[in-house]
Amino acid sequence: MAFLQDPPQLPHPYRSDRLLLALLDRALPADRRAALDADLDALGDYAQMAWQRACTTTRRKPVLTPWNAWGRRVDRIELTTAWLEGPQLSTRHAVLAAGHAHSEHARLEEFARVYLYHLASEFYTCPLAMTDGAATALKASGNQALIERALPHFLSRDASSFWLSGQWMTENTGGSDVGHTETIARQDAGGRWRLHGRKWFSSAVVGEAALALARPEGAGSGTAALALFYVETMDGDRRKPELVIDRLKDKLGTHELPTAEIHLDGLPAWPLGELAHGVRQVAPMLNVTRTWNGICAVASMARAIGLARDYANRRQAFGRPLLEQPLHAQTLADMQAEFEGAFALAFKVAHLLGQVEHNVAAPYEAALLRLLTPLAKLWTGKLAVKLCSEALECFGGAGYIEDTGLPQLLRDAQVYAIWEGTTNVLSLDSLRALAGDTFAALRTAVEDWSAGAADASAVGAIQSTLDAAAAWLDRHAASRESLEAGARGLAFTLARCASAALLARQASWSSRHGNPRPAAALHRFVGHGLNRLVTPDAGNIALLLD
Ligand code: MFK
Repeated sequence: MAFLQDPPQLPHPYRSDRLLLALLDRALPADRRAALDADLDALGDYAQMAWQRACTTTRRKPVLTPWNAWGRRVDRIELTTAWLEGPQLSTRHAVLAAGHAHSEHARLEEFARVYLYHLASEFYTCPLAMTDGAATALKASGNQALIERALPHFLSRDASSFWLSGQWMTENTGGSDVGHTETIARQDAGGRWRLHGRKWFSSAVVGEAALALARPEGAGSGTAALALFYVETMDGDRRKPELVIDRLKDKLGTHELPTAEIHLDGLPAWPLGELAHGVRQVAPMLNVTRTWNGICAVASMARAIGLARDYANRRQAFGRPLLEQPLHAQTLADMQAEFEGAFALAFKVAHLLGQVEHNVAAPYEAALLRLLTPLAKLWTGKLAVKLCSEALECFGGAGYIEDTGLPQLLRDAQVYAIWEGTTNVLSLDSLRALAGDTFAALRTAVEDWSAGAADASAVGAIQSTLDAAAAWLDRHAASRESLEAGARGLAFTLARCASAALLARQASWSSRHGNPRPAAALHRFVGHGLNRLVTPDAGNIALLLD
């Protein structure tokens, strides 16, 4: 019999995830920790089952049927199995409801669920993120009528009453430059607002509601003149005729997710608040969906590294398992250290979100959250692509073969750097967030997290890198062009400093509990360098781009 290679096995995504277990043990009171266990265990079981199912099933994409045989417009979308299971799974385990419970830990508990469910859900988490963001934006709007109408559905624990909500922002004129939105909001003869226009990326088109940006008829141009509207998409079992699905996108990855181009031909709509400053009103939603993006990105890293490490035990080369090959072990350890930094930052944002929402955070922490949200999103998005790519390489040729399930990890990971704002847009957002005392807030937090850390050289590196970042900001403060050109380098540097300090905090706690691994991750992570600052050079750029 010819040699047959054992395929990689997915370790239990919850019970074998020592990072998640240690984080929850440290951060949650014992009673809440215990209460969470059953849901996380069940979601871990589901994730393991879903991986096995995906390895033994031919992958399918959703299918749009615009017309039925009798000429009626139906826009029917057939979904994959995991998507059909989505409403049951997410409501049974209260994925969204948990995040809106009355506790400072609610968001951490929500995002622990998201982390485990994400890949098994086949990116059903994308519309879940939008629904979570819509719930958050509605709450922030204070519009009681809409809150009472929509929130019981968005946060339902019962699949039969659960609604998904979309976020309809992106148009042909701009995914980033939303100020060019062309969709018009017009009042009909009865005074009801109706939306007319085209939305270019709708990933919750199977949902029952959406928040949409539109320009009230007669309002001026630009971002400030946009208003934010709530819409519903269904009339009983039928999609409203004023909402037409033009086609599903043919994307690089996230194939199971039916992302659509749509037309709005007078869809009824309710303004959330004033008929202007819609981007300001949708910002709470953006910050929530960007938090989802960060957690989903680290979930992809965990999956890629978990499979690569398992395989390194099974695969022999040159007379011993890959794990015993010094260079392969070095590569895996480097990946693990970067992942641990990203995990720490993404979950810090999740926890802090709940603490700020429940007014238990220190005064400086609201500014800190505002800064860490884009930093975590942009850095984890990029790192997910890098680590998934590296993980594929750990399998050699098998990593390039579709029905191993591995290439999908890389294709899907590419979306994190694009979805909810590209790396550069998020870098510019972090400049926006740095206005005021935010840098001081970051310094305070970093000092707090790294206080008492045993690794003095790591703490020294964090502090000196923050000093360098502060000096960089001072040096370029007078030139907006320079600030923008260097914004990505600054953002990566701040993200790495925050991550290292969070690793230091976890290392201190874990060492006291006899676990030396986080200290090893900190040491290696800092060894990769924290400083990613660049010197903007307009002349050099001009020559290169001429
Ligand atoms: C997973 C499956 C994915 C499937 C495939 C998907 C592929 C990708 C599809 C997409 O299209 S995703 C892209 C979604 N789009 C975005 O994420 C928007 C990206 N652009 C931005 O983030 C811009 O920064 C933004 C449109 C939000 C604002 O830019 P502008 O037009 O220059 O507005 P401006 O004047 O800077 O900000 C307007 C207000 O919002 C200001 O407040 P004030 O009115 O009080 O002055 C800002 O401070 C506030 N603001 C902006 N961003 C904020 C914020 N406030 C809080 N947090 C933020 N993040």
